[in-house]
Formats: sequence, structure tokens, C-alpha cells
Amino acid sequence: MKIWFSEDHRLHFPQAELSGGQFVTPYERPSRIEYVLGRLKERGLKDIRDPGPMDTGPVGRLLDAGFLRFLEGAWAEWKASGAAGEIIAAGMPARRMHMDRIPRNIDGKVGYYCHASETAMTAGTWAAACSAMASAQAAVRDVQAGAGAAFALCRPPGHHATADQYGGYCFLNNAAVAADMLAVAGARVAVLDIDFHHGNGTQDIFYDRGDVFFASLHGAPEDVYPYYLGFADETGRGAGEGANLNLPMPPGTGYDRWSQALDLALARLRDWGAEALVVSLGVDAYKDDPISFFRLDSPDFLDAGRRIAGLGLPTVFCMEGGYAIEQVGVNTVNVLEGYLGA
Ligand code: SP5
Ligand code: ZN
Repeated sequence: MKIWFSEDHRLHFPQAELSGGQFVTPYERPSRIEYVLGRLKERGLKDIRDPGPMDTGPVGRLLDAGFLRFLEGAWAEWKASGAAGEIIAAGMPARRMHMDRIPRNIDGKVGYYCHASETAMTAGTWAAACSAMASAQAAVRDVQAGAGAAFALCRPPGHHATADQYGGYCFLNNAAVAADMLAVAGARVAVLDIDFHHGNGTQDIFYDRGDVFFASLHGAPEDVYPYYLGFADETGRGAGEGANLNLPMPPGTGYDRWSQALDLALARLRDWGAEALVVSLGVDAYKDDPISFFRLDSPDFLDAGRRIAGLGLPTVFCMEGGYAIEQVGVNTVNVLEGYLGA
């Protein structure tokens, strides 16, 4: 299995995350990746390649043009406005305000294109986000060329980003673009999101589409970010009706319940007729994750990988979250090893 990865992820490292009313060092930090790389090498997964530049075509086809222009130019505009710090959204359009008028002022634009102010942007954020996307795209090309699976070691992650909003540490939705590339080439594609948080961005992007099935296992939105999406009664709309499956679970959920939910999701996307799979691979369901509340242990991730392999589908893995830094490598690589060993 090839692993796609760019050192440019380092260009994204804000100093600040708004957490509990304080600025803290972001949970989503570059060192996470070092642990994954270290573990990959330890386990003999050494075919690690640089993807080269992002292919802008598939990105522009799926995501909002104004949003992409905003992300690319935001830092220059922010600095030009005289702002001294990192880009942090202060206000966002809320109930009974305009969702359809884009401010001229950069502070207004930031709020317009952001849905969660914990996430800061800096000078290198756009370049890093493009490099993560490039890895996802390279993994898609592998699978399209006949590989059984490929791993995109994306950072920053992507599943919270919609076609026109960033947040939740995500800027460009790597997994969604990967799924769309596979779908446009003619496959019935399933996205299986096992990150602890609901993949609101991916769900939103495909909610009306019948050619991409989205399934997510996550902390119940009543209890955790992203709070405002991810409920069980969200089943898709129009052509997408029946192609969205949310499996929210309460605090304290362990592998017994979680693995039953996984089996249900796998059965649903098999019945739907999935021909290719994109896995949003977050490992923040781990018991010691600092911002999550599930109780998976490291060996559980091996078993999850085995179950996913049972589908027998060509699979693109895209890295998402996981913040128990020193265990992120073992847990992530366990999913891949479980998959490969099955
Ligand atoms: C990709 C991904 O996993 N994104 C997660 C985004 C989570 N955003 C909300 C973070 C809230 C952190 N506050 C933690 C308080 C810990 N006591
Ligand atoms: Zn997460």
C-alpha cells in the first residue's frame, strides 16, 4: 500500500486554539504526523511518497469558487487590514441574518466562510491544505490504477469543511474530493467516517446526491462538536434520500457498541451497492483522546480495519483527527494493518 504525504503540512501551525475561553496550543498540531510516520516505518509500511501539487480541477468542480479564493487570499487580506494576530473568526451570520451577502471587509469574510472559531488560520494554512488535498488525490489515482488501497496522510484534516466553510481544524474536504473523483469516474462510492466527530462537511456536500453514500459513527451532537448536525434522522434529500447514515453514540461508548454500529454501517453500504470506499480515518474514538468521549482501545482499531476489509472494496484512507498524540501513530496504523492483514 502506498502512503501519500507532504512535508508541507508543517506550514499550518497556528499558535492559538480557542478552548474553554482560553487560547491553547492547537490539539491539531504537526507532531501528530510524526507519530504516524514513525509507526508506519516501524511496521514496514515504507512506501511513502510526495504527491506533488494539488489538481485544482476536481477541487474547483466540488467546492465553492468564492470560498477557494477566500482561503487562498485570506492571510494577505488579513495582514493588509492591520490585524496583528492569526485569523480567528469573531462573528458569523446567525439566525435571521443574511447568509447570502458576502462582506467586503476581511473580518466579515472570515466569519462568513467559517463555522467554528476554535480554528485559526496563518500564512501557511492554504499551502498546507492544498498539500493534504494533493495526497488524497494521489491516493485516488492509485486506486483507479488498480491498487486495492492507498493511504493519504492528510494534514490538516478535512471532514468538517463544507463546500464553502472551514472549521473543526479543517479547510479543504480531502475525503469529499476523493469520493467525488471516484464518483465522477463512474463508481458508486461510499464514505465511511470513523473519526469521533460527525463529518458534517462531507455529509453536507453529498446530502442531495444519490451516487455517494455517507455513513458516520460519532459522538452524539447533543453532547459534542459539531453540535448542529449529525443526528440519526438525517437520511439524505432528493436523489440522496437514503444515502446518508448517522450513528451517533453517547459518552462512554466502548468497542462493543461501536463495532456493532460499524457492522451496521458496513452492511448498509454493501446493500446500497458501493463499488469504492473512502474512509475518513480519525482515531479520536480512542479512550484517552483529550477532546473526545469514546473508549476504544488500540487493539480495537486493528479489528475495525479487519471489518472494513471485509467489504472487499478498493479503499482510499484519508487521515482525519486523533489528539492523544503519542497513540495516534499506533492507532492509525492499526486500522491499516487490520485492513491489510484481513
Ligand atoms: C478533525 C477533527 O477531529 N476535528 C475536531 C474539531 C473539534 N473542535 C472542537 C474542539 C473543542 C476542544 N475543546 C476541548 C476542551 C477540552 N477539555
Ligand atoms: Zn475528530
